Amino acid sequence: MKAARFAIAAGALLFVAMATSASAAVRPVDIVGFKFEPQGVTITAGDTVTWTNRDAAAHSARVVGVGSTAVLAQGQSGSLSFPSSGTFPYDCGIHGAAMMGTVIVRAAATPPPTPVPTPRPTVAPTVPPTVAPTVVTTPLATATVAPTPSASPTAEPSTPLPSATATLAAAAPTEQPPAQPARGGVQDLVIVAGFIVLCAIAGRLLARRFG
Ligand SMILES: [Cu+2]
Repeated sequence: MKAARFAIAAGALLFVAMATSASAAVRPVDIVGFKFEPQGVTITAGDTVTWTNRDAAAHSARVVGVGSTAVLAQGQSGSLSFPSSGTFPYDCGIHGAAMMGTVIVRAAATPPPTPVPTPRPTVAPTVPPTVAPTVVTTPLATATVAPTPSASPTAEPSTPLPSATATLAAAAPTEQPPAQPARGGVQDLVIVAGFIVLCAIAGRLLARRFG
């Protein structure tokens, strides 16, 4: 477990080191003829400036607020890193104001913020609901309402209702009563006739036995 954690930490550190080394840059500046060449450089925060002395005389680079290189003999180089942005004038630690230069450090380029896609306002479909249901309901309403007005109107309803009931009452007694009594009379006659026949048969049987 410890070994695994150590490997992970080492990998992370290596990745960070590679990333920083990849992003950081080194800007060379020559010291030639008692001048910094180029006299002004522009770098990005985190970059490094490396001065190389081409003169026979010794020089250095002394940056206020950042630091100073060692005294550089001919052919020697010294570096200073600039972690924060700003404008840094510098001079030679030996010759002072006679040798001036400037390092302009820009802020590290931050990746542009990814624009968050704003959701498009969804347009509610207002057209789809068709008029079909309303059309269906209206004919039904008219059909159902049609009979009621004939019965409900204020003046007329009284007359049609009695006429209908009167016709029903008149039809009912005329058809039903005659049918029922006729059936009952026929059945009674059949029963009476059957009884008479049975009595006759029984009478004959009795007459044969005892006669
Ligand atoms: Cu100098």
